[in-house]
Amino acid sequence: MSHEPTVVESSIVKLMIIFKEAAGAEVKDGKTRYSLDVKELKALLQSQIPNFLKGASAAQIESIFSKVNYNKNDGVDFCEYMAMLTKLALESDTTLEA
Ligand SMILES: [Ca+2]
Repeated sequence: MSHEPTVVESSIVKLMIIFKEAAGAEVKDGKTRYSLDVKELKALLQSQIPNFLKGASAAQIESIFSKVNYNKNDGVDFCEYMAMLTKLALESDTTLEA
């Protein structure tokens, strides 16, 4: 038995697809991984989140990258990206705060 995906389910899938397309697959130690470098994060922010960014400069994008990249490795993974989206949502609607 299968059902049509709900709005939340299809939204999650869309977020995953867009993230993967922006990051591109990288194979490391035989495992496929997805993470955004600064250029990829910038392109994703500009194409998908322009209204939240309000014309951030290159320096501001660098700053966003280092803040979002919690484990300070070379990329922003899906978990770090979702945390950034959560933060943006909370900043845009304070009634969502705990
Ligand atoms: Ca990271």
